[in-house]
Amino acid sequence: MTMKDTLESIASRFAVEGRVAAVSPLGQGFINRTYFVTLEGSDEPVYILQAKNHLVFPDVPAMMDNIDRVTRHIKAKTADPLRETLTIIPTLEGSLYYKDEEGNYWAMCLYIKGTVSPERADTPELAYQGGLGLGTFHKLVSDFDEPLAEVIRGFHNMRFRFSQWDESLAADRAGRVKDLAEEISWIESRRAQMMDFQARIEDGTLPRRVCHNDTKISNFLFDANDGSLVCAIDLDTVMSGSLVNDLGDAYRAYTNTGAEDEPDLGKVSMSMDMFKAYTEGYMSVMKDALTGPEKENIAFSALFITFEQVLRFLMDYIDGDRYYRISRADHNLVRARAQYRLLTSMEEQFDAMKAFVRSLC
Ligand code: GN1
Ligand code: MG
Repeated sequence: MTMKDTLESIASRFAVEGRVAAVSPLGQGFINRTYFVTLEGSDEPVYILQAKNHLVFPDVPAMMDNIDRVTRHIKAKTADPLRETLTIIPTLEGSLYYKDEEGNYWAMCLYIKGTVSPERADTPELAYQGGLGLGTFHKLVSDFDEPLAEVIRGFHNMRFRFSQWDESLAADRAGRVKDLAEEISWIESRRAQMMDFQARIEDGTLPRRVCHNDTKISNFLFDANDGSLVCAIDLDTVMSGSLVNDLGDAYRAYTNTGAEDEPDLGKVSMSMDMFKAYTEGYMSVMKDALTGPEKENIAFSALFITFEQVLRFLMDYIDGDRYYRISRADHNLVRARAQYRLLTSMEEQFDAMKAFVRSLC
């Protein structure tokens, strides 16, 4: 059986309305493999088929259950439920996923026609739209109060990250610790400050709510004709957490004037214009739904999540590059240094960031 036949037979396991004609690759996600599905009689894709990465997501059934409940919640409140969130297509047996003979998990959703997802946000206009997208998603799920499964353990939990960090340093699997005194001091010198913020999540000062957890612009769809927001996609990492960390994750991605792995640190800084535009877009929807402590911690979330990323890249380098895919021997170290440069740029502008958020409240 050819690969193509296999993909088509997998697609045919789902409750599609017609006969599967073709299954072809879509984009190049780092985590899941994604395909377009067309039906006989038309060349236009009708569905998206995904092989879910079982290594990153150890409990795919729990993840699909999260997505199912969150999307049903959104559908019940929107005017166009097939367009304003993802629609899961179950298998013929009514399951949210299909497990193939090799143990791989597959899931299908509707393809939302007439939409685009930008690869990169490089203008304040797009940053505003991204903020609007996240704010709209948060608003739609703000009254969802069932517990959600923790699909990736300790995702933005700094207590957990530091316990992993301490173990990595002690194990020193790749023998690299001796050359990293300076980089390690970046982490240690901020430990207390970052744990203070973590404590505010744990003691409920910052409430737990439904978060997206992967807020880059390519995870939002916009209308192909007029550019207006359609919805948030890639709901794999939807979990409970503090909303402000979704903003922090977005600031880390949107405001960087350089690449995440930029070797020329002179190119890396935080763009205040992008920070402002994203925050304006977000607050245009969420201002009245946020608590006082959430508003006060929005600016710090940028530092928190960027710090976490420095720690994660550095830790992966120390571990001998086990988590992130690398394309050069010191890739994780280069990434950690570039993210650290971004962090220091945020620290330098922290007072201005806070003042701007306050001016919108
Ligand atoms: C991973 O591959 P991507 O961009 O969806 C990671 C994020 C990191 C990011 C860094 C599940 O996300 O947390 O911030 O790389 N996702 C997971 O580039 O670990
Ligand atoms: Mg992702």
